[in-house]
Amino acid sequence: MSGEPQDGRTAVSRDGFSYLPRFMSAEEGEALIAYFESLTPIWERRHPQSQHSRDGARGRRITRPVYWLGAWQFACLGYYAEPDHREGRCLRAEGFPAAMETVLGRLRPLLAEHDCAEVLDPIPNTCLINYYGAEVGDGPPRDRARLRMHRDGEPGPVIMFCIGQPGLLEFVDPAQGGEPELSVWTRHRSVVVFSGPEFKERLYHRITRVRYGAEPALRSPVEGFALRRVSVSFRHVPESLISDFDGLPSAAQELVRPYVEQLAGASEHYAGQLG
Ligand SMILES: O=C(O)CCC(=O)C(=O)O
Repeated sequence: MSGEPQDGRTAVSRDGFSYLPRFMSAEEGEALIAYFESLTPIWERRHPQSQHSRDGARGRRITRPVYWLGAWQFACLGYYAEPDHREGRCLRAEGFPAAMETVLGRLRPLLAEHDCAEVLDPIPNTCLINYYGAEVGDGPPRDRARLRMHRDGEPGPVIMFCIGQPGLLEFVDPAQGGEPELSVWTRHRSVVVFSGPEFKERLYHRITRVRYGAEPALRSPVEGFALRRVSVSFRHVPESLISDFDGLPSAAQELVRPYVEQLAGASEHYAGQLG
């Protein structure tokens, strides 16, 4: 694999990796932009004792505002990570909007070619929506358009939708010094799919940069935040691991309650979870 970034205008295909430029139509892109603008993403904090938290008792804030669909995996509960962190951390969330379902439906033949043996139904049931941009206020803007190196622990393929300005997606092997082995500028309306031991276990992925540009125009639903890119990463969480708020362990309920209360201010689903 090469370390040179692919410019993202043409398809990239490797064993276990597919990059599909303009896979979503212009109309699907517009529908997703309107949907992302209608949500109320939140800045979550990690668990105060997490290895990534060096921010005193409160836990370090994650790098960008997020919103989950299908199952909310809270940063303060340590997300879902095989094999130790699966239970008691996935809160039932709202379902996917129609525009996402349509695009996922068109991906079925491709998903069948990826290594989906671990998952009975390869269509994922949960996703993380990442908002990338800069915090703006009185001082100079503080860029928040990045995502640290990580792996997604859920079983099966990872599917990503990319909307907005190009974001540099890099795959690195931390045991080999962290130089990117594959880098792609993921462009507006593109889709990425990766699966199997090479891309889900050996290689970690990260977003290191997001370009600036006027088109497509993205209105930020987060106050004081200039939005440039939104990505959606779909995953599969076994239904048995998704619980309602009152089914979470009581310690977990107390940790996530402030977030669920915040979400409930704009969402009937979360108001119902608390009710
Ligand atoms: O923004 C992206 O394209 C990557 C997102 C990602 O890695 C994740 O949500 O786990």
